[in-house]
Amino acid sequence: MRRNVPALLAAALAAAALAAGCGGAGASAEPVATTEVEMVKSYRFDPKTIEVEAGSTVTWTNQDNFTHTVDVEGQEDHKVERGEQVSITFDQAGTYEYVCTLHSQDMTGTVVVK
Ligand SMILES: [Cu+2]
Repeated sequence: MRRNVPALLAAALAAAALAAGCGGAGASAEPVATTEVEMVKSYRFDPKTIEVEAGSTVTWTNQDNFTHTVDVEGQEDHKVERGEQVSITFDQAGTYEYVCTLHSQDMTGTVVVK
């Protein structure tokens, strides 16, 4: 079953302060221009790093067999059951790190807002 969660306004306050680059070598974190992120099997956000225009609404869809969450730094946590999705609007430019609070070791991602 699929249920649309109303878009939530991203709290502008927090995430803006993050330093941009993560300093790691390697091109694996190359941002992908999309507003769709899937939680794929198993315990992964795909793509892990995305890039969107300010004002965009990003939708996460859970395709995994487990419940996950999307917790953007400085905002409330959103639980996403199997087959469900959550949408968050990013109005302010910045680099927003997020995590699944249930699997924070494995499931992290980044939204770069231009
Ligand atoms: Cu998870």
